[in-house]
Amino acid sequence: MNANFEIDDAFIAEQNQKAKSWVQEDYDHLARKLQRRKVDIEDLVAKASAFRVAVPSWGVGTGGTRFARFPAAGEPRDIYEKLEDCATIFKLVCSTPAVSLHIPWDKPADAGDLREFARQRGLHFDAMNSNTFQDQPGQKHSYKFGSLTHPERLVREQAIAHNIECIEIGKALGSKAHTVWIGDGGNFPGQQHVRRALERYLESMREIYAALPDDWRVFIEHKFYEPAFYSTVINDWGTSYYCARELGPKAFCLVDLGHHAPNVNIEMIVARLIQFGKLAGFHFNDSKYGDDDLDSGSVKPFQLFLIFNELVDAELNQEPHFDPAYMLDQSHNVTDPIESLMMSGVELVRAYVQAQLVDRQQLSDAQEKCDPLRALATLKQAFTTDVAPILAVARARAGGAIDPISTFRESGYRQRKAEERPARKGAAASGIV
Ligand code: LRH
Ligand code: MN
Repeated sequence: MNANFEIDDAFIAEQNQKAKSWVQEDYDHLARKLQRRKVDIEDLVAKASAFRVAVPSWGVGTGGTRFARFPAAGEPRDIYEKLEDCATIFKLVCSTPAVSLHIPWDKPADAGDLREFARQRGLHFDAMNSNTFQDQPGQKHSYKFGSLTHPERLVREQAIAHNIECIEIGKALGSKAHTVWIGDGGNFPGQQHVRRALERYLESMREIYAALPDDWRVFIEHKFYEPAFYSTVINDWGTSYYCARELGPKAFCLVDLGHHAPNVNIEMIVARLIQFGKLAGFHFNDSKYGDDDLDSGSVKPFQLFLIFNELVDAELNQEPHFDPAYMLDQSHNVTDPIESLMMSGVELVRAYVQAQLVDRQQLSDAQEKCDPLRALATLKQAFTTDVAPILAVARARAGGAIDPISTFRESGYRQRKAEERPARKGAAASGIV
């Protein structure tokens, strides 16, 4: 019996009782509204209930910037406590049964034990993430000047070995994918030979690719800058796509929303990667300027909707090789990470359900008849439909919380964790910053 505090089903049901009446009223009203559009609201509840997104293990600890990190009482100190918090998020919002781990931050002493701990809480493991953007204590070769593209073969070999170790750990945990993001690049013109660096990347990735089990996928994550501030080896979707093509059928391109210059049309990149059969999936977050890792849908909710509009269109058309992995990748510097991850999980389901509401025939007619305003109006009708009652009913039917944030706060979970998790000397559970 787990001695640690957990929010129990009875408490959630009790909290839901308070909201049940108005949710039902709003739900019935929305049902009538959608009926006029020949949409059965129950189909949308089914879609909402089936939506799944993975939580990043590094997202349940407090994030920070190079200027400061303001740790919160009761934050997780190791991978087991991170999983406790992931389980709490899953219990309340019901759409996040998978956790994406980062190695070595989450390297398990006993993979089997960790897998069982997760299973007992309804969790499983999504894509693994390697880390060759930091030097670990006692590491033989530094990644200061790169990892998979470093001029020195010994450094590249060390980075390749680390990625293969991540795959081995992932196999023991039941994961089926490995994400490779490298910060390799230069801070000065001339620092890197741009073409040679990319050649070395491919040479290294071929060794990592060869270590993939048959039923695994490798996700290449591009990013236009940071930590390198002049040139980045895997800087955009085009370079990522070229490499995925070069590597083979198990290689795909992962889109982290924050890894694009401001105003880049990300939904078009998504449509391209779908059309080319190379969309790996997403690291969802939001941003105003750089890779801000803000909460999904908190700054550009219409962009998030337009991305899901492309995804739902592909889903309906059964595009070949269309099996995107949905993951959150955020840094929670000023909010409770659990609250932010729950809110973000809900924002993704909202965008997905709204995209289901797009009248595809009307949109296609407007496109083919060159009627831009009709096309935009068709999208806006879906985007401006308040689907909150559908999301709340889907959560309640799955035993989750109608109002996850209030239920979490009422539960006193964070205060209980502050008692259970006195700060350990030295490090909070390792993560970003
Ligand atoms: C790089 C990144 C990558 C992770 C890291 C934590 O910016 O998005 O996905 O490895 O954040
Ligand atoms: Mn990312």
